[in-house]
Amino acid sequence: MNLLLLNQFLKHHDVDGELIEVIDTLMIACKEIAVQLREGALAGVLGTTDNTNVQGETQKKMDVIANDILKNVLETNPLVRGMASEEEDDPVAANDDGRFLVTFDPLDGSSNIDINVSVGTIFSILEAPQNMSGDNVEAYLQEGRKQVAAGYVLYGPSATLVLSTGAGVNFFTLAHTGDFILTNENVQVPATTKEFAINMSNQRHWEPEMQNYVNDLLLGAEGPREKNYNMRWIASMVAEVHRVLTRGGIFMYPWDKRETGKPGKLRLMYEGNPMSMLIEQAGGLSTTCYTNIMDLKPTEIHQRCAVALGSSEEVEAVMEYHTGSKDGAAAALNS
Ligand code: AHM
Ligand code: MG
Repeated sequence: MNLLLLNQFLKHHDVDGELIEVIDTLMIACKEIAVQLREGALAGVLGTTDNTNVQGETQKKMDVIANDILKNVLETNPLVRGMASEEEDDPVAANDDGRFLVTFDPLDGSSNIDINVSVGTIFSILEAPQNMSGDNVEAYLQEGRKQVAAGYVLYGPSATLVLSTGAGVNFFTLAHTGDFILTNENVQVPATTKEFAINMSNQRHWEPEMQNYVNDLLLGAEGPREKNYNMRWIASMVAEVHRVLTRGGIFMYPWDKRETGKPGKLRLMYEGNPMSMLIEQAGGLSTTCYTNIMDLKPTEIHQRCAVALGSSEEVEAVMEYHTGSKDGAAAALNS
């Protein structure tokens, strides 16, 4: 087998050398996170802290550890102007002359950490605008279309980097040597699917359009969609998106009326946008049900958005159920 290392692959595909350096730096941090996770209870990294983050969520020990590792490692790269994290109230400045901004969710799905289910680090890389320091929120408020790279490292039975630099999506598996090795090239999301993922316990809170769509999926072959669907819910977006990239499907976290003023649960800058870039680069679609996520103009660093992403024909179907409902709170917040 011809083993192609991440760095060799990126150089071979003429990816900007400075961007490669930032990706390499990110991977140093992710490898360290993978080591800590593997040790789990032995390293004393499981369990919860007494703190909450800016979103009001209780931080797991590993949320804080992963965040610190990423911050400390990224700061050492002179190309990094600043970073914004789910676990930081405000963006953090790094190097004044740095060319890039990095946003990340240090440990997505961390509510699963104590039960040993897959979690992951999600990241997005943007060009830093001129004359804006790395702690200036305005610098980060760029549409998802402007991302120069996006990806995640899934810490599952194996640690896998899923990366796009704007020319397709590739998987790299972390070998025992410490190298990320190309294992899946030019990944494509199948256009059709019979598999959906949504937290069904929120059903009564969704808007009627989403309820109608999911009800029709549940009617199976006898219903208007004329197929029997299967359902999955891991409660770890990285694991769900990995399944969608690997075998198709639709993953949704829609607006719901538990918090009417919020567009959704998931965060735009370090969840919605990077995952949308990966899905689109693999031939899928990603939407709020009203608007393509990467066309949203961000207004806040911890902004939320509704998410429906995956196999293109299924995502088009869910959007059709929402056409004509543009007056509701969900539409107003997600357009
Ligand atoms: P997190 O970033 O705090 O881990 O929250 C995001 C996670 C996603 O990974 C997952 O899709 C969702 O929250 C699960 O939500 P729920 O607990 O409502 O099922
Ligand atoms: Mg998350």
